[in-house]
Amino acid sequence: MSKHTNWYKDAIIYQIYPRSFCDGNDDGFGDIKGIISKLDYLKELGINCIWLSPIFDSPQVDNGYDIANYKDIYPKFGTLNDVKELIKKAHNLGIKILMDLVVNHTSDKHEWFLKAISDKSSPYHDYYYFKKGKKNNKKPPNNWQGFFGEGTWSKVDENSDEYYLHLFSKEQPDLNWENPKVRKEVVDILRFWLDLGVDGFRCDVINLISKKQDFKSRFPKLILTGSDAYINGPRLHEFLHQLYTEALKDYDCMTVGETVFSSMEDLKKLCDPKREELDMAFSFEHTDCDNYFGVKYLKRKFSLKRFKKVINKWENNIDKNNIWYPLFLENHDQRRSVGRFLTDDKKFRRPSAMMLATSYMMLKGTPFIYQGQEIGMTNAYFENVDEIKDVETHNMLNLCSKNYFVRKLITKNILEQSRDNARTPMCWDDSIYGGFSKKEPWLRVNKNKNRINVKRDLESHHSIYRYYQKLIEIRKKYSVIKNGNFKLLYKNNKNLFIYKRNDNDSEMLVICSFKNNIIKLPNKLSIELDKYECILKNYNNDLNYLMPYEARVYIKRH
Ligand code: TEU
Repeated sequence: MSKHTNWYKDAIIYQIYPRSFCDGNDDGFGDIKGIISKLDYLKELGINCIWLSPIFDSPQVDNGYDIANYKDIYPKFGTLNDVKELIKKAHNLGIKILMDLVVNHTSDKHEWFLKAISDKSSPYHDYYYFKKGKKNNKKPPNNWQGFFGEGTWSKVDENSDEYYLHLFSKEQPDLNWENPKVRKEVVDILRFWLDLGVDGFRCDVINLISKKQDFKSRFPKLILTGSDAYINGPRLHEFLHQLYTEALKDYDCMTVGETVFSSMEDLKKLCDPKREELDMAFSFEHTDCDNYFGVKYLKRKFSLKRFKKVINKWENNIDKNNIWYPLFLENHDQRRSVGRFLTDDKKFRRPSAMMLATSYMMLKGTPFIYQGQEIGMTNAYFENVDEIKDVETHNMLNLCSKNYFVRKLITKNILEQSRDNARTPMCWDDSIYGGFSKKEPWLRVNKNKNRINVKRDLESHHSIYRYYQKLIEIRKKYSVIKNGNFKLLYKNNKNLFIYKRNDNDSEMLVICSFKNNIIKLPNKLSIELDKYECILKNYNNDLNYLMPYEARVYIKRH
């Protein structure tokens, strides 16, 4: 029998990117002590769960998404005892803790990989994918492309007679999940952390763990050649079900998968409660509304109509298929939301941030808030590639470095899209490093830290944090948000996102303007408005026109 109580449906999850959240010992690098010192801040916001991006021991090539020891902590973050303290203190405040489970790959400094490369007859050799190259071992085994713009096969050194597979950087070798021992190791890691008291996992690129075993070259594509062999592979469901039955079901925990390039059909299966695999999984269909083919560098004008269509599809899917899904606009891989999705991070930054919050936090699903989003932090506006640390950005640049003109042409785009935009240190106040640390941080602080920081936001009459607080209170108060159905209104309107939520108890009406100008409310809706009570708005306005980026939430009891 599963011990799951499905608490995740009532969770409001705050994502912490630990190296940039709060530095407790002033070495310029965020840590667990820093997180502990901010628990009251998070409690007051109203969240009841934290997702920690990886804090495990790691050479930090991909900021911890390259793990060298799953059962120990990267020393700059602290110790295992600090984590125990964090779990205890968070639990005392009613806050649950999710770890980031990165098991598609390890670091190349993981003991398993080190043993695998030092001795071919070691059992660890079969923990990874080693293959002979083509053309006398001079060419990789196949033409698969990876996520960071480079090939997926590397040799440990010039003289190696085999290549190993890595879908991300060459320091992140992929684990061979076909090997039952690897799966046992993962079960063991899950149980280790669950026994320590964590409440669940965000599962990194979990839909890549099963690969088609022919390892043949595929027809070349613009991006991710070979991905049909490694995205949602043949044994994915079986592997996930094994984790569920051998570990997850014994604890009242939850999982949220990061499932890249997955369709609704894929997630329907992965998150079907009857199948006992994942509880929910991220889709990126809405955040990909401003690019082509899910590739952020291939920019496309954002269309609200397209965005609404995606949300409409997913919200209706929840009801139809009895699944559940995460709601989000930001994470550590995405650009900041304010300034994106047609909004403005300058003159109308505050209403934009509040409107965006309203647009997704009143939907059915589990909302995620990424650190800094609750005070409307903006992109970093990098001017120079040297300011950027992210391995993905540098790999992309290297890929283009051969041609001077190409490099010049795309550098601006790459700076704008760099994941470091959302990874700058959290700004707590206007002191030299934004109150994040007393020492120069690992990544530069946002230049607008004097204007955009927690202290200043809390002092403002138009606090974004307080607005989030209210949205969270509303979520807790009105059952219609969790249980009600979803109805999109005015689906062809290119400026307004308006929807209704309905259950036996009440009807909620949400109005969001994505327009940077004053616009009129649709006539029919204006007439209807007196039947409702307005419970939240980001302007002091209740007229028939909407201010730039205005948002309102109304309720009507049946
Ligand atoms: O991200 C998976 C992923 O697909 C991203 O790398 C994506 O392609 C990229 O961010 C788009 O800009 C997860 C983690 O969230 C990410 O931080 C890791 O780098 C990656 O897996 C490897 O573990």
